[in-house]
Amino acid sequence: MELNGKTVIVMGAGKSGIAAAKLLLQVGAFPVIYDQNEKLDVAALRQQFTKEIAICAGTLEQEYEQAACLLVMSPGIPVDTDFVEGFRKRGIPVWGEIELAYRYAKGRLIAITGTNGKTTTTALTGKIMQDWYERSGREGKVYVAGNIGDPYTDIALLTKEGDTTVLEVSSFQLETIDAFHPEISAILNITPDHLNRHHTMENYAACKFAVTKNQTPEEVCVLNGEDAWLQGFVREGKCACRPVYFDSAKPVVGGYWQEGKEIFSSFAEKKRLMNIHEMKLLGTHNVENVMAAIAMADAAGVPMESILQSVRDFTAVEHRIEYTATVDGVDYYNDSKGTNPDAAIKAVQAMVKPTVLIGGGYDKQNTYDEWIESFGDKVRCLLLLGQTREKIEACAHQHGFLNTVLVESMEEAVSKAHELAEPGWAVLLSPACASWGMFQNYEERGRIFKELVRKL
Ligand code: UMA
Repeated sequence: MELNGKTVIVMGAGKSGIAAAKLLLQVGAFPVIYDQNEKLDVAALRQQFTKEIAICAGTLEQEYEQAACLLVMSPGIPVDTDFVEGFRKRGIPVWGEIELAYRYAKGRLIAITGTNGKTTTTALTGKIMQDWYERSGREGKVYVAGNIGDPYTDIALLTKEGDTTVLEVSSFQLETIDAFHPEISAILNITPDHLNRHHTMENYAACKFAVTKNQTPEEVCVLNGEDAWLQGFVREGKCACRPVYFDSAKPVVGGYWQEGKEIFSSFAEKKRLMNIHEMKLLGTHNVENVMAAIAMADAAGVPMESILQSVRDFTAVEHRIEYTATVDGVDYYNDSKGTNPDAAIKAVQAMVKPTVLIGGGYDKQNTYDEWIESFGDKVRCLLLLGQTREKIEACAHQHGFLNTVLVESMEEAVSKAHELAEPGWAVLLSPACASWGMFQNYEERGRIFKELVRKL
Protein backbone atom coordinates (compact mmCIF):
# COMPACT_ATOMS: atom_id res chain seq x y z
CA MET A 1 0.00 0.00 0.00
CA GLU A 2 1.39 3.42 -0.97
CA LEU A 3 1.31 5.61 2.14
CA ASN A 4 2.96 8.74 0.76
CA GLY A 5 0.61 11.68 1.44
CA LYS A 6 -1.91 9.48 3.28
CA THR A 7 -3.36 9.94 6.77
CA VAL A 8 -2.63 7.01 9.07
CA ILE A 9 -3.97 6.62 12.61
CA VAL A 10 -1.37 5.17 14.97
CA MET A 11 -2.99 3.84 18.09
CA GLY A 12 -0.90 3.99 21.25
CA ALA A 13 1.87 6.41 22.22
CA GLY A 14 4.25 3.89 23.77
CA LYS A 15 7.44 2.60 22.16
CA SER A 16 5.61 0.97 19.25
CA GLY A 17 3.39 3.94 18.43
CA ILE A 18 6.30 6.41 18.51
CA ALA A 19 8.46 4.20 16.28
CA ALA A 20 5.58 3.54 13.87
CA ALA A 21 4.82 7.27 13.59
CA LYS A 22 8.51 8.01 12.90
CA LEU A 23 8.59 5.42 10.12
CA LEU A 24 5.39 6.88 8.64
CA LEU A 25 6.83 10.39 8.66
CA GLN A 26 9.94 9.10 6.87
CA VAL A 27 7.87 7.55 4.08
CA GLY A 28 5.86 10.74 3.57
CA ALA A 29 2.63 9.77 5.35
CA PHE A 30 0.69 11.93 7.84
CA PRO A 31 0.56 9.92 11.07
CA VAL A 32 -1.95 10.87 13.74
CA ILE A 33 -1.04 9.41 17.11
CA TYR A 34 -4.13 8.50 19.10
CA ASP A 35 -3.70 7.40 22.71
CA GLN A 36 -6.70 6.68 24.92
CA ASN A 37 -4.95 8.05 27.99
CA GLU A 38 -6.43 11.54 28.49
CA LYS A 39 -3.55 12.49 30.77
CA LEU A 40 -0.90 11.74 28.15
CA ASP A 41 1.95 14.26 28.29
CA VAL A 42 1.44 15.58 24.75
CA ALA A 43 4.22 18.17 24.97
CA ALA A 44 6.79 15.55 26.01
CA LEU A 45 5.61 13.25 23.25
CA ARG A 46 5.91 16.01 20.66
CA GLN A 47 9.55 16.48 21.64
CA GLN A 48 10.32 12.97 20.40
CA PHE A 49 9.69 14.15 16.85
CA THR A 50 11.65 16.50 14.63
CA LYS A 51 8.61 17.13 12.42
CA GLU A 52 5.17 18.51 13.31
CA ILE A 53 2.82 15.68 14.16
CA ALA A 54 -0.88 15.35 15.08
CA ILE A 55 -1.52 13.88 18.53
CA CYS A 56 -4.92 13.09 20.06
CA ALA A 57 -5.16 12.17 23.74
CA GLY A 58 -8.41 10.71 25.08
CA THR A 59 -10.51 11.01 21.91
CA LEU A 60 -9.71 10.92 18.22
CA GLU A 61 -10.93 13.93 16.27
CA GLN A 62 -13.61 13.04 13.70
CA GLU A 63 -11.80 14.67 10.78
CA TYR A 64 -8.75 12.44 11.31
CA GLU A 65 -10.88 9.34 11.69
CA GLN A 66 -12.67 10.12 8.41
CA ALA A 67 -9.44 10.91 6.52
CA ALA A 68 -7.60 7.76 7.60
CA CYS A 69 -6.65 5.10 5.08
CA LEU A 70 -4.95 2.80 7.60
CA LEU A 71 -5.05 2.07 11.32
CA VAL A 72 -1.80 0.89 12.95
CA MET A 73 -2.19 -0.78 16.34
CA SER A 74 0.28 -0.92 19.22
CA PRO A 75 0.44 -4.47 20.58
CA GLY A 76 -0.90 -3.70 24.05
CA ILE A 77 -4.24 -2.39 22.72
CA PRO A 78 -7.11 -4.88 22.27
CA VAL A 79 -8.54 -5.16 18.77
CA ASP A 80 -11.99 -6.53 19.62
CA THR A 81 -13.42 -3.08 20.32
CA ASP A 82 -16.13 -1.01 18.62
CA PHE A 83 -13.50 1.56 17.68
CA VAL A 84 -11.38 -0.92 15.72
CA GLU A 85 -14.46 -2.68 14.34
CA GLY A 86 -15.64 0.70 12.99
CA PHE A 87 -12.52 0.94 10.81
CA ARG A 88 -12.87 -2.64 9.60
CA LYS A 89 -16.50 -2.08 8.65
CA ARG A 90 -15.45 0.90 6.53
CA GLY A 91 -12.94 -1.37 4.75
CA ILE A 92 -9.93 0.38 6.26
CA PRO A 93 -7.04 -2.04 6.91
CA VAL A 94 -5.97 -2.58 10.52
CA TRP A 95 -2.27 -3.47 10.77
CA GLY A 96 -0.20 -4.20 13.79
CA GLU A 97 3.02 -2.25 14.19
CA ILE A 98 5.05 -5.29 13.02
CA GLU A 99 2.98 -5.52 9.84
CA LEU A 100 3.79 -1.88 9.04
CA ALA A 101 7.49 -2.55 9.65
CA TYR A 102 7.44 -5.73 7.57
CA ARG A 103 6.11 -3.82 4.54
CA TYR A 104 9.25 -1.65 4.55
CA ALA A 105 11.90 -4.09 5.81
CA LYS A 106 14.48 -5.86 3.65
CA GLY A 107 16.71 -8.91 4.07
CA ARG A 108 16.04 -12.13 5.89
CA LEU A 109 13.50 -12.34 8.71
CA ILE A 110 13.54 -14.90 11.53
CA ALA A 111 10.53 -14.64 13.88
CA ILE A 112 10.27 -16.29 17.28
CA THR A 113 7.14 -16.70 19.33
CA GLY A 114 5.84 -18.93 22.15
CA THR A 115 4.59 -18.35 25.68
CA ASN A 116 7.97 -18.59 27.38
CA GLY A 117 11.60 -18.48 26.36
CA LYS A 118 11.07 -16.02 23.48
CA THR A 119 13.45 -13.38 24.73
CA THR A 120 16.31 -15.74 25.60
CA THR A 121 15.91 -17.60 22.30
CA THR A 122 15.72 -14.36 20.31
CA ALA A 123 18.81 -12.94 22.02
CA LEU A 124 20.74 -16.19 21.50
CA THR A 125 19.67 -16.56 17.85
CA GLY A 126 20.67 -12.93 17.29
CA LYS A 127 24.08 -13.59 18.82
CA ILE A 128 24.61 -16.75 16.75
CA MET A 129 23.78 -14.81 13.57
CA GLN A 130 25.90 -11.79 14.57
CA ASP A 131 28.91 -13.98 15.45
CA TRP A 132 28.56 -15.81 12.14
CA TYR A 133 28.47 -12.54 10.14
CA GLU A 134 31.64 -11.43 11.95
CA ARG A 135 33.52 -14.74 11.79
CA SER A 136 32.78 -15.32 8.12
CA GLY A 137 33.25 -11.69 7.04
CA ARG A 138 29.72 -11.77 5.63
CA GLU A 139 28.45 -8.43 4.37
CA GLY A 140 25.43 -6.99 6.15
CA LYS A 141 24.05 -6.45 9.63
CA VAL A 142 22.05 -8.46 12.13
CA TYR A 143 19.17 -6.69 13.92
CA VAL A 144 17.41 -8.01 17.03
CA ALA A 145 14.04 -6.36 17.63
CA GLY A 146 10.34 -6.75 18.47
CA ASN A 147 8.78 -7.70 21.79
CA ILE A 148 12.31 -8.05 23.24
CA GLY A 149 12.49 -4.24 23.44
CA ASP A 150 13.16 -2.19 20.28
CA PRO A 151 10.09 -2.02 18.03
CA TYR A 152 10.47 -3.52 14.54
CA THR A 153 9.43 -0.15 13.04
CA ASP A 154 12.52 1.39 14.70
CA ILE A 155 14.86 -0.60 12.44
CA ALA A 156 12.77 -1.57 9.40
CA LEU A 157 13.94 1.31 7.18
CA LEU A 158 17.59 0.65 8.12
CA THR A 159 17.55 -2.97 6.89
CA LYS A 160 19.19 -3.90 3.57
CA GLU A 161 19.09 -7.00 1.38
CA GLY A 162 22.04 -8.87 2.96
CA ASP A 163 20.84 -8.23 6.54
CA THR A 164 19.11 -10.57 8.95
CA THR A 165 16.46 -9.47 11.45
CA VAL A 166 15.76 -11.72 14.42
CA LEU A 167 12.38 -10.70 15.78
CA GLU A 168 10.63 -11.66 19.01
CA VAL A 169 6.89 -11.62 18.34
CA SER A 170 4.10 -11.82 20.92
CA SER A 171 0.53 -13.07 20.46
CA PHE A 172 -0.58 -9.42 20.69
CA GLN A 173 1.61 -8.55 17.71
CA LEU A 174 0.61 -11.60 15.68
CA GLU A 175 -3.10 -10.81 16.11
CA THR A 176 -2.83 -8.03 13.52
CA ILE A 177 -0.50 -9.35 10.81
CA ASP A 178 -1.44 -9.72 7.16
CA ALA A 179 1.50 -10.14 4.75
CA PHE A 180 4.09 -10.63 7.55
CA HIS A 181 6.25 -13.52 6.34
CA PRO A 182 9.36 -14.76 8.15
CA GLU A 183 11.65 -17.10 6.22
CA ILE A 184 12.26 -19.08 9.40
CA SER A 185 9.94 -19.12 12.40
CA ALA A 186 9.77 -20.80 15.80
CA ILE A 187 6.92 -21.49 18.22
CA LEU A 188 8.60 -22.51 21.45
CA ASN A 189 5.60 -23.61 23.53
CA ILE A 190 1.96 -22.70 24.22
CA THR A 191 0.73 -22.55 27.81
CA PRO A 192 -2.02 -20.34 29.33
CA ASP A 193 -1.22 -16.61 29.24
CA HIS A 194 -2.93 -13.35 28.28
CA LEU A 195 -6.37 -14.99 28.49
CA ASN A 196 -7.93 -11.71 29.59
CA ARG A 197 -7.08 -10.44 26.10
CA HIS A 198 -7.54 -13.59 23.96
CA HIS A 199 -10.39 -15.09 26.07
CA THR A 200 -9.74 -18.75 25.11
CA MET A 201 -6.68 -20.94 24.67
CA GLU A 202 -7.84 -21.67 21.11
CA ASN A 203 -7.73 -17.95 20.22
CA TYR A 204 -4.37 -17.54 21.93
CA ALA A 205 -2.87 -20.57 20.15
CA ALA A 206 -4.29 -19.38 16.81
CA CYS A 207 -2.39 -16.06 17.23
CA LYS A 208 0.84 -18.00 17.80
CA PHE A 209 0.22 -20.34 14.83
CA ALA A 210 -0.29 -17.26 12.64
CA VAL A 211 3.47 -16.68 12.60
CA THR A 212 3.64 -19.40 9.90
CA LYS A 213 0.59 -18.35 7.90
CA ASN A 214 2.50 -16.93 4.91
CA GLN A 215 5.41 -19.40 4.99
CA THR A 216 5.86 -21.75 2.01
CA PRO A 217 6.14 -25.57 2.27
CA GLU A 218 9.97 -25.38 1.90
CA GLU A 219 10.37 -22.85 4.71
CA VAL A 220 10.99 -23.98 8.28
CA CYS A 221 9.03 -23.56 11.48
CA VAL A 222 10.88 -24.83 14.56
CA LEU A 223 8.50 -26.46 17.05
CA ASN A 224 8.63 -28.02 20.51
CA GLY A 225 7.97 -31.77 20.15
CA GLU A 226 6.75 -32.02 23.75
CA ASP A 227 4.00 -29.41 23.37
CA ALA A 228 0.48 -30.78 22.93
CA TRP A 229 -0.85 -27.62 21.19
CA LEU A 230 1.99 -27.71 18.68
CA GLN A 231 1.59 -31.44 18.07
CA GLY A 232 -2.09 -30.73 17.31
CA PHE A 233 -1.12 -27.85 15.00
CA VAL A 234 0.86 -30.22 12.75
CA ARG A 235 -1.44 -33.25 13.14
CA GLU A 236 -4.48 -31.22 12.09
CA GLY A 237 -2.67 -30.03 8.95
CA LYS A 238 -2.57 -26.37 10.04
CA CYS A 239 1.21 -26.02 9.56
CA ALA A 240 1.71 -25.18 5.89
CA CYS A 241 5.53 -25.02 6.12
CA ARG A 242 8.14 -27.63 7.12
CA PRO A 243 8.10 -28.44 10.86
CA VAL A 244 11.49 -29.08 12.46
CA TYR A 245 11.27 -30.34 16.03
CA PHE A 246 13.35 -29.94 19.13
CA ASP A 247 12.58 -32.19 22.06
CA SER A 248 13.83 -32.36 25.65
CA ALA A 249 12.52 -35.89 26.26
CA LYS A 250 12.62 -38.12 23.18
CA PRO A 251 14.70 -38.54 20.01
CA VAL A 252 13.33 -36.96 16.82
CA VAL A 253 14.22 -37.85 13.25
CA GLY A 254 15.00 -34.70 11.29
CA GLY A 255 15.36 -32.62 14.44
CA TYR A 256 17.23 -31.93 17.68
CA TRP A 257 16.86 -33.52 21.10
CA GLN A 258 18.30 -33.90 24.56
CA GLU A 259 19.38 -37.35 25.74
CA GLY A 260 20.88 -37.40 29.23
CA LYS A 261 23.25 -34.45 29.36
CA GLU A 262 23.84 -34.34 25.59
CA ILE A 263 22.17 -32.56 22.69
CA PHE A 264 21.88 -34.52 19.45
CA SER A 265 20.61 -33.90 15.94
CA SER A 266 19.43 -36.40 13.40
CA PHE A 267 19.15 -35.59 9.72
CA ALA A 268 21.20 -37.85 7.41
CA GLU A 269 22.78 -39.39 10.54
CA LYS A 270 22.68 -39.04 14.34
CA LYS A 271 25.20 -36.43 15.54
CA ARG A 272 26.22 -35.44 19.06
CA LEU A 273 26.29 -31.64 19.19
CA MET A 274 27.24 -30.66 22.75
CA ASN A 275 27.02 -31.40 26.47
CA ILE A 276 24.47 -29.18 28.25
CA HIS A 277 27.08 -28.21 30.86
CA GLU A 278 29.00 -26.42 28.12
CA MET A 279 26.20 -23.80 28.11
CA LYS A 280 25.99 -21.12 30.78
CA LEU A 281 22.17 -21.19 31.06
CA LEU A 282 20.26 -23.09 33.77
CA GLY A 283 17.29 -25.47 33.52
CA THR A 284 15.61 -27.78 30.99
CA HIS A 285 13.60 -24.90 29.55
CA ASN A 286 16.90 -23.27 28.58
CA VAL A 287 18.12 -26.47 26.90
CA GLU A 288 14.91 -26.20 24.85
CA ASN A 289 15.63 -22.56 24.03
CA VAL A 290 19.16 -23.47 22.96
CA MET A 291 17.94 -26.33 20.76
CA ALA A 292 15.40 -24.00 19.11
CA ALA A 293 18.12 -21.42 18.39
CA ILE A 294 20.45 -24.13 17.02
CA ALA A 295 17.62 -25.39 14.78
CA MET A 296 16.88 -21.91 13.38
CA ALA A 297 20.54 -21.05 12.78
CA ASP A 298 21.12 -24.45 11.14
CA ALA A 299 18.13 -23.79 8.86
CA ALA A 300 19.66 -20.38 8.05
CA GLY A 301 22.86 -22.09 6.87
CA VAL A 302 25.17 -21.17 9.75
CA PRO A 303 27.98 -23.78 10.15
CA MET A 304 27.37 -25.94 13.25
CA GLU A 305 30.80 -25.23 14.77
CA SER A 306 30.10 -21.49 14.70
CA ILE A 307 26.62 -22.04 16.20
CA LEU A 308 27.95 -24.14 19.09
CA GLN A 309 30.74 -21.65 19.84
CA SER A 310 28.16 -18.86 20.18
CA VAL A 311 25.95 -21.04 22.41
CA ARG A 312 28.94 -21.74 24.71
CA ASP A 313 29.63 -18.00 25.03
CA PHE A 314 26.03 -16.91 25.64
CA THR A 315 25.04 -15.78 29.17
CA ALA A 316 21.55 -15.30 30.69
CA VAL A 317 19.40 -12.36 29.69
CA GLU A 318 18.50 -9.67 32.25
CA HIS A 319 15.37 -10.44 34.35
CA ARG A 320 15.44 -14.19 33.49
CA ILE A 321 16.55 -16.11 36.61
CA GLU A 322 19.29 -13.46 36.76
CA TYR A 323 21.69 -13.83 39.66
CA THR A 324 21.69 -10.49 41.47
CA ALA A 325 23.84 -10.78 44.63
CA THR A 326 24.63 -12.86 47.71
CA VAL A 327 23.74 -11.09 50.96
CA ASP A 328 24.35 -12.72 54.37
CA GLY A 329 24.81 -16.12 52.70
CA VAL A 330 21.54 -15.83 50.71
CA ASP A 331 21.55 -15.81 46.88
CA TYR A 332 19.09 -13.35 45.29
CA TYR A 333 17.66 -14.00 41.80
CA ASN A 334 15.65 -11.63 39.63
CA ASP A 335 13.13 -13.43 37.42
CA SER A 336 10.84 -10.45 36.88
CA LYS A 337 10.15 -11.80 33.38
CA GLY A 338 8.33 -14.72 35.07
CA THR A 339 5.04 -13.01 34.16
CA ASN A 340 2.87 -16.13 33.98
CA PRO A 341 2.61 -19.35 36.04
CA ASP A 342 4.44 -21.51 33.50
CA ALA A 343 7.50 -19.25 33.38
CA ALA A 344 7.46 -18.99 37.18
CA ILE A 345 7.35 -22.80 37.53
CA LYS A 346 10.52 -23.02 35.43
CA ALA A 347 12.29 -20.58 37.72
CA VAL A 348 11.24 -22.57 40.81
CA GLN A 349 12.51 -25.74 39.13
CA ALA A 350 15.85 -24.09 38.37
CA MET A 351 16.44 -23.24 42.09
CA VAL A 352 18.68 -25.68 43.95
CA LYS A 353 18.36 -24.22 47.49
CA PRO A 354 15.48 -23.63 49.94
CA THR A 355 13.77 -20.55 48.55
CA VAL A 356 11.80 -17.52 49.69
CA LEU A 357 9.64 -16.65 46.71
CA ILE A 358 8.23 -13.20 45.87
CA GLY A 359 5.15 -13.33 43.62
CA GLY A 360 1.91 -11.63 42.63
CA GLY A 361 1.04 -8.65 40.44
CA TYR A 362 -1.47 -7.72 37.74
CA ASP A 363 -4.37 -10.16 37.23
CA LYS A 364 -4.31 -11.75 33.76
CA GLN A 365 -6.95 -14.23 34.96
CA ASN A 366 -4.53 -17.10 35.15
CA THR A 367 -4.87 -19.96 37.63
CA TYR A 368 -2.06 -20.60 40.07
CA ASP A 369 -2.64 -24.23 41.12
CA GLU A 370 0.21 -25.76 39.11
CA TRP A 371 2.61 -23.06 40.23
CA ILE A 372 1.82 -23.70 43.91
CA GLU A 373 2.07 -27.47 43.34
CA SER A 374 5.56 -27.02 41.86
CA PHE A 375 6.83 -25.60 45.20
CA GLY A 376 7.39 -29.05 46.81
CA ASP A 377 9.74 -28.67 49.80
CA LYS A 378 11.82 -26.09 47.98
CA VAL A 379 9.72 -22.95 48.47
CA ARG A 380 9.68 -22.20 52.19
CA CYS A 381 7.75 -18.95 52.16
CA LEU A 382 5.69 -17.04 49.60
CA LEU A 383 5.61 -13.24 49.82
CA LEU A 384 2.76 -11.76 47.80
CA LEU A 385 2.16 -8.31 46.40
CA GLY A 386 -0.14 -6.63 43.87
CA GLN A 387 -3.67 -7.15 42.61
CA THR A 388 -3.50 -10.97 42.69
CA ARG A 389 -2.07 -11.37 46.19
CA GLU A 390 -5.30 -12.47 47.94
CA LYS A 391 -6.28 -14.74 45.05
CA ILE A 392 -2.89 -16.47 45.12
CA GLU A 393 -2.91 -16.71 48.90
CA ALA A 394 -6.34 -18.43 48.84
CA CYS A 395 -5.08 -20.83 46.15
CA ALA A 396 -1.91 -21.61 48.17
CA HIS A 397 -3.93 -22.30 51.32
CA GLN A 398 -6.24 -24.61 49.34
CA HIS A 399 -3.18 -26.59 48.32
CA GLY A 400 -1.96 -26.79 51.91
CA PHE A 401 0.83 -24.21 51.45
CA LEU A 402 0.21 -21.94 54.44
CA ASN A 403 3.42 -19.97 54.78
CA THR A 404 2.26 -16.87 52.90
CA VAL A 405 2.79 -13.21 53.77
CA LEU A 406 0.98 -10.28 52.11
CA VAL A 407 3.14 -7.21 51.51
CA GLU A 408 2.37 -3.73 50.20
CA SER A 409 5.44 -2.95 48.11
CA MET A 410 8.59 -4.39 46.58
CA GLU A 411 10.55 -2.63 49.33
CA GLU A 412 8.61 -4.50 51.99
CA ALA A 413 8.92 -7.77 50.04
CA VAL A 414 12.73 -7.53 49.82
CA SER A 415 13.10 -6.51 53.46
CA LYS A 416 10.79 -9.35 54.61
CA ALA A 417 12.68 -11.85 52.40
CA HIS A 418 15.96 -10.70 53.95
CA GLU A 419 14.48 -11.25 57.41
CA LEU A 420 13.11 -14.74 56.61
CA ALA A 421 15.85 -16.33 54.45
CA GLU A 422 18.50 -18.31 56.32
CA PRO A 423 22.16 -18.55 55.20
CA GLY A 424 22.39 -21.14 52.38
CA TRP A 425 18.91 -20.24 51.05
CA ALA A 426 17.84 -18.31 47.96
CA VAL A 427 15.40 -15.45 47.41
CA LEU A 428 13.64 -15.49 44.05
CA LEU A 429 11.50 -12.75 42.53
CA SER A 430 9.37 -14.66 40.00
CA PRO A 431 5.87 -13.20 40.24
CA ALA A 432 3.83 -15.45 37.84
CA CYS A 433 1.96 -12.21 37.01
CA ALA A 434 2.47 -9.12 34.87
CA SER A 435 3.84 -6.00 36.53
CA TRP A 436 1.20 -3.54 35.25
CA GLY A 437 -0.57 -1.53 37.94
CA MET A 438 2.46 -1.32 40.23
CA PHE A 439 5.25 -0.82 37.70
CA GLN A 440 5.63 0.47 34.14
CA ASN A 441 6.78 -2.94 32.94
CA TYR A 442 8.63 -6.06 34.10
CA GLU A 443 12.00 -4.40 33.44
CA GLU A 444 11.23 -1.64 35.95
CA ARG A 445 10.01 -4.22 38.49
CA GLY A 446 13.24 -6.22 38.07
CA ARG A 447 15.44 -3.13 38.29
CA ILE A 448 13.74 -1.93 41.47
CA PHE A 449 14.15 -5.41 42.99
CA LYS A 450 17.86 -5.44 42.13
CA GLU A 451 18.42 -1.93 43.53
CA LEU A 452 16.70 -2.91 46.80
CA VAL A 453 18.79 -6.10 47.06
CA ARG A 454 21.99 -4.17 46.50
CA LYS A 455 21.01 -1.74 49.26
CA LEU A 456 20.58 -4.57 51.82
N1 UMA B 1 -3.09 2.37 25.32
C1 UMA B 1 -4.29 2.81 24.76
N2 UMA B 1 -5.39 1.99 24.86
C2 UMA B 1 -5.36 0.77 25.50
C3 UMA B 1 -4.13 0.34 26.04
C4 UMA B 1 -3.01 1.17 25.93
O1 UMA B 1 -4.35 3.89 24.18
O2 UMA B 1 -6.39 0.08 25.54
C5 UMA B 1 -1.90 3.22 25.18
C6 UMA B 1 -1.25 3.53 26.52
O3 UMA B 1 -1.81 4.69 27.10
C7 UMA B 1 0.22 3.71 26.15
C8 UMA B 1 0.38 2.85 24.89
O4 UMA B 1 -0.91 2.47 24.47
O5 UMA B 1 0.55 5.04 25.86
C9 UMA B 1 1.21 1.62 25.19
O6 UMA B 1 1.28 0.76 24.08
P1 UMA B 1 1.73 -0.76 24.29
O7 UMA B 1 1.04 -1.31 25.50
O8 UMA B 1 1.52 -1.50 23.03
O9 UMA B 1 3.27 -0.66 24.73
P2 UMA B 1 4.60 -0.30 23.93
O10 UMA B 1 5.36 0.65 24.77
O11 UMA B 1 4.35 0.08 22.54
O12 UMA B 1 5.39 -1.72 24.04
C10 UMA B 1 5.03 -2.79 23.16
C11 UMA B 1 5.01 -4.11 23.95
N3 UMA B 1 4.03 -4.02 25.05
C12 UMA B 1 2.97 -4.86 25.11
O13 UMA B 1 2.75 -5.72 24.29
C13 UMA B 1 2.04 -4.67 26.28
C14 UMA B 1 6.39 -4.43 24.51
O14 UMA B 1 6.35 -5.75 25.07
C15 UMA B 1 7.41 -4.43 23.37
O15 UMA B 1 8.71 -4.59 23.92
C16 UMA B 1 7.34 -3.11 22.58
O16 UMA B 1 6.00 -2.89 22.12
C17 UMA B 1 8.24 -3.15 21.36
O17 UMA B 1 7.84 -4.11 20.41
C18 UMA B 1 6.35 -5.80 26.51
C19 UMA B 1 5.32 -6.82 26.98
O18 UMA B 1 4.93 -6.77 28.14
C20 UMA B 1 7.71 -6.30 26.97
N4 UMA B 1 4.90 -7.76 26.12
C21 UMA B 1 3.98 -8.83 26.50
C22 UMA B 1 4.75 -10.03 27.04
O19 UMA B 1 5.94 -10.18 26.71
O20 UMA B 1 4.12 -10.83 27.76
C23 UMA B 1 3.20 -9.28 25.25
